[in-house]
Amino acid sequence: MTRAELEALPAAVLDEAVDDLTALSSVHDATMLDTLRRRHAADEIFTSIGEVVISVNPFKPVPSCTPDSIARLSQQGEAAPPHVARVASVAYRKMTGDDGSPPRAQSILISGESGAGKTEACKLCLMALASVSGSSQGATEGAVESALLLEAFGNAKTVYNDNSSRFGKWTAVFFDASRRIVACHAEAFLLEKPRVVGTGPGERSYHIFYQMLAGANEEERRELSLQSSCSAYAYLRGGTDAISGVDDAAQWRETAARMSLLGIGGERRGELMRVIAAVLAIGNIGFTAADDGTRCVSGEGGRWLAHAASLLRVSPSQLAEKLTSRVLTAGGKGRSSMYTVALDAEACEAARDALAQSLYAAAFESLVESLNGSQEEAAAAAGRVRGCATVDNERFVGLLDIFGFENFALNSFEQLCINFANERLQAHFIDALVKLRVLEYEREGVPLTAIDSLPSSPQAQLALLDGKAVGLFASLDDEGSVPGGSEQGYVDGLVARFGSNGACASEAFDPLKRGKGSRLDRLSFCVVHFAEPVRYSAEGWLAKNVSGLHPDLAFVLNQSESPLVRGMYPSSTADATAKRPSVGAAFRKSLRSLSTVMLQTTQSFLRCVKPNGHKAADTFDGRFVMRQLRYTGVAAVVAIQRAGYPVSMAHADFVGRYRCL
Ligand code: AOV
Ligand code: MG
Repeated sequence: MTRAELEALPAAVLDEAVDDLTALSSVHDATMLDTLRRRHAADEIFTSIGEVVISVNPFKPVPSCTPDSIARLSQQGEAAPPHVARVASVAYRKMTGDDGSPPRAQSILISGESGAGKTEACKLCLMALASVSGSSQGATEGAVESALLLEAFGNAKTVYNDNSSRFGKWTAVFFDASRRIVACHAEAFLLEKPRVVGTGPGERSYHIFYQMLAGANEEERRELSLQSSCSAYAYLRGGTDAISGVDDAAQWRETAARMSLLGIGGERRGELMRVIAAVLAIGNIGFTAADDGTRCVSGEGGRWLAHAASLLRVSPSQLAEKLTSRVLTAGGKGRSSMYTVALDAEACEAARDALAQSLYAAAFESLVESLNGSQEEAAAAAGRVRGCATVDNERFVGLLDIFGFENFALNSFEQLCINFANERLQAHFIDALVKLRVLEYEREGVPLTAIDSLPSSPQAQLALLDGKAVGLFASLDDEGSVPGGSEQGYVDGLVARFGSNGACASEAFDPLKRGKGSRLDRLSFCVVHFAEPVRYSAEGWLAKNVSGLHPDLAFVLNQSESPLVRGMYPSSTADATAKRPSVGAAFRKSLRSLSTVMLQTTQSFLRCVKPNGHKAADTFDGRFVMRQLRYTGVAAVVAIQRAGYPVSMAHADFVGRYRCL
């Protein structure tokens, strides 16, 4: 709509005070935007579209998100104004059957691009679930504090978000027979590992590193061999040190208190923090050419290697040996012989960085396990019914908070995975709110003539990415398994296959956006995602797609005297060499099984929208918001919900409920 058309609209149309976009007397982009803009200015960040709630990030504390408001609103259930607490309490009532329908497991799918407010909304959902179920203080704290603790280790500052989740999370909140929270089980997906070994300008690595360096006391500093400043560590040097408004030292004390509260204290906490400190020390191990021309750990690097080995409780000489050489096996069955080859400088550095990434990711996984374990122990101690992680147990509400859609200047394998997860979630949204609705309307004879174009679920993208034999992920697996495979071969193959003249050209693949100049250009390709086209560079993807640490290094860690470190790596070389699925294959599989679980539940949707690109409060950029409403299909969902009826009930339920009237 042009400005002139907008000005021609009667003032009454724009002044309508509705909290549900489907109730607008006239739905245009302008009226929708205007409603959202005015609500945002009044700190009313939540607005309904029928059953879907959208939230516009306020980037400042607002009255409706205080614990008191959450408690009050979640008690109001369906009668509450549009709010994440309403979504949570309605889901709770559907799970218990209090709303008159058969009890059923629920899921709340939170979507939106990076920095839109998904993680904050997820915590509000947890608080609302605790409140509506009358759960104990302990259960409530456990749920929210676990989420906060995971943020310390799995979130980081990016250009889009100062507290960006670098992992996807599915939290199943289980309820006991008295319908109170009994345990939360978190499943974390694909922590972004490369961030551990360096970040771009203006970004940071994981919060915990900065918290530890700013907040550790003298004794902890000695024990962890910590330097006083971030700039002493190679892995932290590339980005920024501070986040405005965040006191890392105070956060460190909170993280420590949280760990104690959640039963990760004493030696367990000490072991975990030693691994975190070891990662930083590993980053400072440098290499130099030895007299015989091979590589060895440099003089200064030797001091760091000694720190790292002592923190990890492994042999320093073994660690040095395995960082600079590889044992190879030659010859056939029965006649094989083993020999050692020295690694060149680049390979030594790659081995070092792979070690650091693997350790950090394993520490994160073990933290998730500990949190799940401590919750389950608490539940068992309380003598309550359990049986987590299966859908047989109907008493759960699952919350999905993934990493939001991203499009940086340079996009790598991690962004491909993140954006793939967002495509899947978008498909759930469109399938549930558009496809099924349209089918239902057709079946019931409700005319849908008012809608010009329906958004489609991102099938072309999903086929391109997730295609069984020829998808982007499958092709990367193939390229990695053929002798002489290379990233250039991978990208050339994609262009031949999916480019407009390819045998199976894909509308989601745009070869025109591919550069022709430098080597980096030649390694790039473009995927037209549901949100926008993203240009990826395949540099380093073959290595990124291989899961697990090289068996030689895994073996050293398995010999550690620290039970935590030992437990993180397989016990025999045979296990370590066993073929593991690639990173991409494992991620696809976990997303598939997540989809299966979600489809067995009743899904509700919370759509988070970013009001501007500067993380600014009180700023509403209409164009920026409209772009999100369009590509997410929200605008179309408004139209569909208006064309039909806001509420739908089975005939029998309707009669049961309203016969008395
Ligand atoms: P995200 O989860 O959607 O991004 P967050 O939930 O981390 O985004 O929100 C980003 C920032 O916006 C927060 O750190 C807060 O400063 C602010 N914010 C979000 N929601 C609220 C709220 N309800 N009230 C006040 N401030 C809020 V990412 O994890 O990057 O996809 O990967
Ligand atoms: Mg997040």
